[in-house]
Amino acid sequence: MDNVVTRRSMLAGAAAGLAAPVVVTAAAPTAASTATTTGATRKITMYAEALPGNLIGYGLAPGQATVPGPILEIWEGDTLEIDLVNTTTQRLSIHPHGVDYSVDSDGSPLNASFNNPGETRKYIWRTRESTPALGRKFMPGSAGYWHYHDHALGTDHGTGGVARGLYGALIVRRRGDILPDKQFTVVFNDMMINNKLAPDTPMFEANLGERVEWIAIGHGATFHTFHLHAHRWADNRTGMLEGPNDPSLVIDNKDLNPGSSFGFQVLAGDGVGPGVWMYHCHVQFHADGGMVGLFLVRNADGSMPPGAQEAIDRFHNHQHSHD
Ligand SMILES: [Cu+2]
Repeated sequence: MDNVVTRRSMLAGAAAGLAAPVVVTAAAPTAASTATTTGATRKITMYAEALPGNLIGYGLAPGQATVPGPILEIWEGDTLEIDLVNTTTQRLSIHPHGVDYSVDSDGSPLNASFNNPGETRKYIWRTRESTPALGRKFMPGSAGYWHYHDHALGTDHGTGGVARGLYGALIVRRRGDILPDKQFTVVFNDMMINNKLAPDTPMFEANLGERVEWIAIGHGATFHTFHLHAHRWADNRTGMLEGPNDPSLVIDNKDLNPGSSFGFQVLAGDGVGPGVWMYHCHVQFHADGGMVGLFLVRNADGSMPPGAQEAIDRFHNHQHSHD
């Protein structure tokens, strides 16, 4: 199982397995959220490491790099301090979207903000809450489904690092946000999902009714559309409606273009039941080319629903045009 972390493992700070991203445990909001934003500074160490298949990944401990990298998660108002260790032989960096940082944490060669081979460098990401402004308007806070990536490997824009897997999800939560049971990171990177093609793309799993958070990120040089079968969400910050009159558009398909990201939560199989559901790029030749993965919704007790294994087998035997 790639790129899946359970809320339980996150809260416990347990190792989630070699292939699974680990959420920043120090930043873990609690489920029954009475936590307040404290303006706290969370400190982590990340390791950029070469991986098999010419990939490079970020990890939270030596030997634990993954593609995508770990989900980094903090409360709006808090600061994340990252000591990035470059264990590779190439210049690289970490550059965030959606948060505040000074030029020396920019992660770009333009600002001489990168790690030389073997070097450790500190990057500081700040966040802030929404504040009232004139005219009863508000300045936006930092809360959102963001992402981070290399900005120095190969070119001054990190084109080589991004292509090889140096990317991951960054979530800034607002106080009161509902926390998920499980989290999945889906990165449409050129013509691949998480640098894989079907049938090797991630199969995400949840039990019926579990609250599942999807973080979708676009990279590379190609435009995509993300579609999830049998589930839908509101096209706003959280993916949820705030009430019956919330005018947010409800969708099940959304543009996912280079540098963009969004997230949402669904209740697995809500209204449709357990089964095997596809997520895929809806550009037809991209889907045909292997930009397809599976979302297995098990029965509430964790058992396999009828027909699910057959569907999975069908997926693995399916011919994509890249075969
Ligand atoms: Cu596509």
